[in-house]
Amino acid sequence: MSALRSVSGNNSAAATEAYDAVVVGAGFAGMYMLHRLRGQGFSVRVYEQGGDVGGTWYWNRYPGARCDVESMQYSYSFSEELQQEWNWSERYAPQPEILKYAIHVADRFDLRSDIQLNTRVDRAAFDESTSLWSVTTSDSKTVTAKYVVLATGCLSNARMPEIKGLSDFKGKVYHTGHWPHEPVDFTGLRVGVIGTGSSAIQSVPIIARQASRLTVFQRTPNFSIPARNAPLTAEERETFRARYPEIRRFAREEARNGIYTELPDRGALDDGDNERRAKYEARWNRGGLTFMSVYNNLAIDKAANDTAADFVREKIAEIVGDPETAKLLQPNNHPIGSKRICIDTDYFATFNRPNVTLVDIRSNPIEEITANAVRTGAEDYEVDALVLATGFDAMTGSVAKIDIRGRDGRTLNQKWAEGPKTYLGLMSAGFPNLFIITGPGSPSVLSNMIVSIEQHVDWITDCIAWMRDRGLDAMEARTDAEDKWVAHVNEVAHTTLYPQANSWYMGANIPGKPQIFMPYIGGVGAYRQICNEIAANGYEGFAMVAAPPVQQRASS
Ligand code: NA7
Repeated sequence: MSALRSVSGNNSAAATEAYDAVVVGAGFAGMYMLHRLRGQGFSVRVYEQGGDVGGTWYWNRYPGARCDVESMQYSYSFSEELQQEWNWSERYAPQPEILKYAIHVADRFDLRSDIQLNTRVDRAAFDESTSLWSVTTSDSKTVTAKYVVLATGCLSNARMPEIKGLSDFKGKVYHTGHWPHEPVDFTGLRVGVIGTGSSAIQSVPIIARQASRLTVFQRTPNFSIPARNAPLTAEERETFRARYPEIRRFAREEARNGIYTELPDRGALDDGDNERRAKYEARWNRGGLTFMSVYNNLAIDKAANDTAADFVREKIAEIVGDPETAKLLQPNNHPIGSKRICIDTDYFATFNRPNVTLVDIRSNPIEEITANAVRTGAEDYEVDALVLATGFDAMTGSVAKIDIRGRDGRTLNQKWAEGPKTYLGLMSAGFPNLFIITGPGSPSVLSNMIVSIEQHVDWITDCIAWMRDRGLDAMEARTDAEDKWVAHVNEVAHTTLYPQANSWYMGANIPGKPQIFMPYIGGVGAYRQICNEIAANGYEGFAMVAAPPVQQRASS
């Protein structure tokens, strides 16, 4: 399938491997991109840094890792056979099963022959004279490609915290986003977990059952809703599958976040106290992310949001026995949902265990890590192993690691020094034929990622085929269109409560990172419509360059 082609018919270039497209990353985005481009007859090479496909599900192997979107929906929709034949075991399948699914997709669609594993893309440089990208990989090879697609993932650059003395710690240190492949057993150990985001909230209950003592170091508490995870029955799977056409359509076109659920028709303050409480209670008992879609104004109206936040704070107080610990676990510094809400199994109840301690490092920051302890201003907490659940350099981190050079040798990092600038989250002006899947400026992390991935991959494939049909050589976002889009993304974000949180959506978790709201909050349905209209209007806002005649090219 991946027949190599000589560059522009120039024989002297035959020594360089040349592809129509290089795809960076073989997670869910990269695999589907390969499948679609192949289907159009393009030659493709995919480079993947990990030892297998799966992207974030290859790396995030920490105890309790699951997706917060239910598996029947966090799965590809492009193949009817695939969605009918794969049997998800639980409402939220565990990470090993999601990885198994990714591996199954790679094998079932025969993708592996075009994927090179254990290979990092270090550099991609655009040659204006040939309109080709030169892509250099960690095995010191350079190939050329007309198109480069960054399928690098939004949460794949694990972030090590800058804490004094961390390298002096004598025990084992683990990062949730970069977990070892061999089993980790904490039995009998004193474990410290730093961070209380989604990864910690999933792993803490499991680590607590193994460790002799678990100390959780919390800077900011987070809102979490019970997952109510359970095995899926054959009947539940069948019912879901039978309804897939409607469920998938709804997720793409109507749901703001790409998840099928009832659409709310009223605001939180339109109901009286008792009615509202009953609705929150029902969603709490149902479990999962749809807690936030009980009303239609929780993301935009602070008073409405407070009612949901108060409900969850009350639940925390009910669950956690020690009032002081409960108080520490109640989030108070951001509206509920303005950071991605967490989904847990017994997180708050874990703090009732006699072997678990919560340490508030907001009032008593970690000063340093010694050979055997985490030292705060108040105390030394002795630990044998440390789990860093400290998150990611989200959305731009993996892109920034690659030395990407567009027109005039300008790097993408230079261009994005004050924050990422894209048109539709798909392309950045000055970087022709370089596409980003679920890039900043698209709904991405505010959605069911697979819905957004499939939309982007389909759009990019159609676009590349459209260019080929018209003999076009290069396509590039126009600066005016990009500026307008960036302004729109910001404007929409600021009509909501999201910017009120110091979240990784804003880059706020990385010291020195420019604080700009990165994902597009307008909803996946509206966004899809915008993308489709732009394509239907001949890719409005993009500049196209016609291919020069072959002879002229060969001699230039
Ligand atoms: P998150 O959500 O970014 O959480 C990271 C946590 O680590 C958070 O509680 C941080 O506190 C804490 N943190 C980060 N750096 C430090 C330092 N230096 N000291 C103490 N505490 C620190 O990452 P996750 O992996 O949990 O989840 C990421 C996404 O993956 C999640 O949203 C889901 O969509 C899936 P802070 O809040 O900054 O005070």
